[in-house]
Amino acid sequence: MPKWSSGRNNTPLEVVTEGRPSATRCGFVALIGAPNAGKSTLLNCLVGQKLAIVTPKAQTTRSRLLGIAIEGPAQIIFVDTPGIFAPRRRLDRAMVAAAWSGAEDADEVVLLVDAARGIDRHTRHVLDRLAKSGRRATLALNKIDLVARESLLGLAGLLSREGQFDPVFMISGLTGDGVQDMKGHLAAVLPSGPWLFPEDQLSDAPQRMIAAEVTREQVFLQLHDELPYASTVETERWEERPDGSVRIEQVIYVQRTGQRAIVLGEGGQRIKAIGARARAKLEHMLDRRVHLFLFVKVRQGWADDRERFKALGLEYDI
Ligand SMILES: Nc1nc2c(ncn2[C@@H]2O[C@H](COP(=O)(O)OP(=O)(O)OP(=O)(O)O)[C@@H](O)[C@H]2O)c(=O)[nH]1
Ligand SMILES: [Mg+2]
Repeated sequence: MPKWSSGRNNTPLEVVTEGRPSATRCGFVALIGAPNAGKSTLLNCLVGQKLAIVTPKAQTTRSRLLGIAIEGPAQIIFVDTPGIFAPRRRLDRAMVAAAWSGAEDADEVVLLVDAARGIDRHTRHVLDRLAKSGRRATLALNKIDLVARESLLGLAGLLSREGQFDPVFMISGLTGDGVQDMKGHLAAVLPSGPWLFPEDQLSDAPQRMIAAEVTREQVFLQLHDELPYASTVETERWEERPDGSVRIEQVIYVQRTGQRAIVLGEGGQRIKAIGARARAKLEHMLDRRVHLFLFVKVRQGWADDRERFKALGLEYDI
């Protein structure tokens, strides 16, 4: 195990291995791409723990989430971002703005392209904007487990002609194939500097927010059509119990009374199923008993409501 010594004043923290100091590295790496490209799956794979929610539906992620990984002397702060698409609602605009500002603030940008889907209109839009900004990015052709090698090479060729990608990795965030190679590369190119987070910290997100995301994941998985997009989840109370368990109260906001009825389901069956899955996941995550109480409230136009944006960690004035 390396020993850690902190330098004086502004000297970076140094890792001392066998008496020879080597400077630490630290930086932000933004994962950007079209909705559903696999950014959140990759973040979880890179960190080695499930932090970000993942569903087969597009536009699952709504705000930036940090996932922190250590690779040798480097602390890599990965930034999961919402998918980039043509926004319409204020909420959508805020999601896309969060994605771009995640990229602008980062030391390195990784563009994920779903290799099975190729260059769709969303990826086209991201490519054009990246080209305009003149920003170099690492390209990750993702979901290679779904694609034949020849078509991968064709796609890599097409994208390389866009000019600003160096290097190109072929990965699967689901199976982990190629991910370690890419992580090693990113660790090596980050700037020298002290680590920004304690060694054992995996994310910047408060537990209450991750807990709300766990329930939102079930809303996305168990409800369909417009409902996942018409819903948001907030943790209202978090109470540690003397017996070591935790009581969590959450509100699922929907936009119309009819939607509330669907979330509840006949005889409350749907909300019960959402609560049961979310509770099981939370118990696994927190490693203790969880008492989860879900309430469904109608708040017309919550997707234009400053308070709801604050809870999501998004800017309202966009
Ligand atoms: N086969 C395969 N599926 C993947 C891979 N990575 C992600 N997926 C699947 O793709 C779907 C979308 O994954 P997410 O990680 O939620 O994608 P995202 O880019 O974060 O999506 P948004 O948050 O909506 O922008 C899920 O069903 C994942 O299981 C991969 O490498 N291989
Ligand atoms: Mg996501």
